Amino acid sequence: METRTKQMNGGAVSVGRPGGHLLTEAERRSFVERGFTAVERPVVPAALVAEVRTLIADLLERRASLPADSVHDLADGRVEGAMIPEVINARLLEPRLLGSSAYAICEQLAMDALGGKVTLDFDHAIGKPPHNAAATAWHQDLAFNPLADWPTATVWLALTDATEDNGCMRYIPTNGSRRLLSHEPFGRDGLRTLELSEDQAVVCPVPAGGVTLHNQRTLHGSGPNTTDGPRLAWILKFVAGGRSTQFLRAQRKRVQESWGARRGHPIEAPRRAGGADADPYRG
Ligand SMILES: O=C(O)CCC(=O)C(=O)O
Repeated sequence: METRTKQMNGGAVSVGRPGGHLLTEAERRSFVERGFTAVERPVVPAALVAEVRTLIADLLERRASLPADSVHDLADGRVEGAMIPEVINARLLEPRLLGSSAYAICEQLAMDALGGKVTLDFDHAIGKPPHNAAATAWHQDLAFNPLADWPTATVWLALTDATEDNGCMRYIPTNGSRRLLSHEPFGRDGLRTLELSEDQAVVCPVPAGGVTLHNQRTLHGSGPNTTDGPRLAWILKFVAGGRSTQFLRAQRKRVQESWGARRGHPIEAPRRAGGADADPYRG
């Protein structure tokens, strides 16, 4: 069996599966054909999860002291006491995250999904405090910046067990094609689409160290946390191909500007050449 070893931060992490891949062929096919996949095993070992969980929990805890534009709340503002704290670009506030071996594993998972080199574009940390009625609204990530319409793989790393009761991810399979839908503002910083039929949703519980992956056109959301413990995740969005830091910096600025300008306004689904359901990822 061929295994690959990555050297990160002075420590080696084995990312071995036959052929050097972390995703099984069935998991990779699900990502390509349905727009998401769930890895229901701790692909990131417990000690590495614990290291990242400490860093992320600390960021979320001290969010009141972080720059205001780094801290969002994705909850529906009308539900009293409900909140979904989010720290965006967590890696810039806590650079040790990128040096972690957990990061190397997430990058490898994205490479497996997209079939080649990838570049990290964005990351965020999302917490769901215990006994919290807030659900993350159904949305497509592309709605947050329709200009950045590239093939992507978002790795959602569970830092606690993610169950149906504490708000694990849920997806609507794409059947290979999903146009950008109309979205409306949701709560203070979220977006939601009402153009969906929830009965097709697939609920994706994963243990701590497990992951889900989706592309930025896949419809997804997550439910409330009705349990006694928090639900925590570190989420990394990779774009296909190698891109320069300069390019990504410019991109980040554009996203921040366009999001700042659009905050509170609906996103209209653009018309696409080739029909409303044309899949930009397939020719
Ligand atoms: O963690 C969640 O509740 C939602 C995550 C999400 O929507 C995303 O990563 O795009």
